[in-house]
Amino acid sequence: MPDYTLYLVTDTAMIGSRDLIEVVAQAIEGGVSMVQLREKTASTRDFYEVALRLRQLTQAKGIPLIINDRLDIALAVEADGLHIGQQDLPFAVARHLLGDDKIIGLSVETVEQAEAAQHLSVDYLGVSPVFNTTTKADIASPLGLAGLQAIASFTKHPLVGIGGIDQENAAQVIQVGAQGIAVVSAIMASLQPKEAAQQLRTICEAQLKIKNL
Ligand code: TZP
Ligand code: MG
Repeated sequence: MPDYTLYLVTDTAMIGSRDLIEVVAQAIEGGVSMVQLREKTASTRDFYEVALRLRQLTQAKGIPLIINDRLDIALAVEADGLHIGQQDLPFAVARHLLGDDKIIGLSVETVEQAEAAQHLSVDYLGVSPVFNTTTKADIASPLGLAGLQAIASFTKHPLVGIGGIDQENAAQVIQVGAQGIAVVSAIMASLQPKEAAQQLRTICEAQLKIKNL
C-alpha cells in the first residue's frame, strides 16, 4: 500500500516565481510521502512537460506521482497513478485503461458517494473537503470531522482527507480515521515548504503511531 501519510497536491498559482519542481523537491525533503500533479489551466503540452520533470524527481526520491484527472498524461509519463473526481472519467474506465497495477484515487464529497465506492477497486478515497478552503472553487460543503468519521466507520478503502488541512487540524483528521492528509496551501503557499512539510509529517506520524498501538 502506498504511504498516504502526507500527500502533496500541487498548485502553480501559489508558488509565485518559484520553480514547481524545486518547491516539490523541498517538500519531499521535509517528508511528503506522495505527490499529485494538479494543473487546471495548463495546456496539454505544458502539463505533459511538467509531469515529465516531476516524474524524474519523484522517481529519484522513490515517491509515487499521481496525475489529477488527465489519464492521457498519466499514461504518457508512466505516472504511478491517477486521481479522479465524480465528474471525471468513470472509475471503471480509468481502471480498465490503467490496469490493476496503477494507483487510482477517487474523490468523494458525501457519505453516499463513499458508499457507492465500496464495490470499486479504488486504492484510496479522497474525502473532500474536510474543512473550508479557498483553494478550490465549486466545492461541496465541508464534511467536517464528523463526516469523515462517518465514512471511516464503514469504508473498506484507505481515506485521505483534503480541504483546509494545516498544522492546526491535521492531528484530528488522522484521529477520526484518515490514513493521511492531502494538502495544497499548507505546503505550496509556504515560503518554507520543507519546514511546513516537516511539521505536518511529524504531527501525522505521531497520530498514526497512537492509532496503530
Ligand atoms: N480538492 C478538494 S479540496 C481541494 C482539492 C484540490 C483543495 C485543498 O486545498 P487546501 O489549500 O489544502 O485547502
Ligand atoms: Mg477532477
